[in-house]
Amino acid sequence: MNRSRSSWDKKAPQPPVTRLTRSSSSQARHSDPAELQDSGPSPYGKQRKKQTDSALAQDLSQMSVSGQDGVPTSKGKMSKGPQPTGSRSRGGLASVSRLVKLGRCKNVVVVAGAGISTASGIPDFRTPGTGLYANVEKYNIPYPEAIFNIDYFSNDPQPFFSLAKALYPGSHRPNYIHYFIRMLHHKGLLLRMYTQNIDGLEKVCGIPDDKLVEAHGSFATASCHLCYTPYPAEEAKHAIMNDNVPICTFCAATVKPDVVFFGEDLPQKYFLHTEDFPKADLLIIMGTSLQIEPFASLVNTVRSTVPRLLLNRHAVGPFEKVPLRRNDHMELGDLADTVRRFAEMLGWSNEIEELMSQETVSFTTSVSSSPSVSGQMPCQSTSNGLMSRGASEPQGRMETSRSRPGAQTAASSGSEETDSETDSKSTASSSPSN
Ligand code: CNA
Repeated sequence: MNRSRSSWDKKAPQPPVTRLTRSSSSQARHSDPAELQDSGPSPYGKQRKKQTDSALAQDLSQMSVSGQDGVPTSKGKMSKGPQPTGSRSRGGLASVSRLVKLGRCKNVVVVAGAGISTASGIPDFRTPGTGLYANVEKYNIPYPEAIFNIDYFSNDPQPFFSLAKALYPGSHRPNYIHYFIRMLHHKGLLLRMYTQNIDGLEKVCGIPDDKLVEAHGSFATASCHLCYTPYPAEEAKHAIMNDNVPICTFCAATVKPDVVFFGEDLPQKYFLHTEDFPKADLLIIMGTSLQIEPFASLVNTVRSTVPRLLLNRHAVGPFEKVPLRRNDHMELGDLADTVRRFAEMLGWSNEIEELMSQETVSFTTSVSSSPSVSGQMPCQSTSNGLMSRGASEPQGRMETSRSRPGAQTAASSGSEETDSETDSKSTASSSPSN
């Protein structure tokens, strides 16, 4: 993990991956999507591309247009725009299911957030009432973001360590949503999963390491928060679980799990996105508010012809802007329910159930009597205005987006078409109950 803040801030030669990121983003932003598709590492040639786009357009034009004057957004407002008509099966799920079944989605990228783990009993950040931001009093911190603020941690690590005790992997089990993603891999369709989560449930459910990017780090390793000297993760865990503070053997500063805090750099593996997103032929966005940069802007870096499917309780990010972009689809409601329906449409339900029942997850219970999680994760927030990069291209340090729609538009590195071009080839539906 490259989380040396000083190296990013001060050293002249940046790691090659950093330059690659900017170069790639720039290319995506300024290139014609067709050129990008043809010249990039995409498996499609020119001829194939024309056929694919044509067939895709035909498929999508036959789909029912969602439409709605009442899609709930992450801000709790109702967006104006196309209303979902007909049953939910005619919405985004059906459209995308059809493409998958037709074999048109073989490089699927999944972008996920805390919402995929709420069904495992781990609260997210922002859900009113249950999220960390609604339950910070117990940690005795001045503002919610402090718990994942590296400077605050430097002065007082206890709030984060209290939270960490509840979050250390071993206390929770993967749910149907995780296994659905694993099934994508099993079917040979998963190019990569990019998760913001630090609960480790993706690995527990069997998504292999080479298919997974834990963009906000994990508890699997630990190091000094000042000099970055590695520290044995198990020893750090043992200390934290016993209300002790792990101390760096080199500089005596506090050790922390390699969870990315607000203001820290993301792991180098994150920069695989410069290769993956141009290759993607389907982007599935699940359970995230898309509030954390640079992660949030990743969704704007797929080619403009690539279908994007949002599965969430609310419209978020570019899906808050209506009408939706061409080939954007969303299915709003409880994620576990939605994913089950998705699996049914794909004909994968039995296989997933079988996988779950057969799975002998080596569920480490070393975290005895884990505290109930009433808050969670690392990162950052918006309200204090800390490091909002806003209209930036995806870079390497974690921040919070201040203004979603604006940030999305400007941060869009997929193409100019990303947020401006809309037509009937987008679908949205929402569960009446949500
Ligand atoms: P967030 O900002 O809390 O957003 C979560 C999103 O998921 C919201 O839009 C919710 O409406 C939605 N959601 C939650 N539950 C459901 C559900 N059952 N059905 C449908 N939608 C649902 O969290 P993000 O992931 O966007 O924020 C990124 C932060 C949160 C990352 O840095 C994470 O490390 C951090 N986080 C991680 C975990 C975890 O590892 N499980 C938990 C909490 C926070």
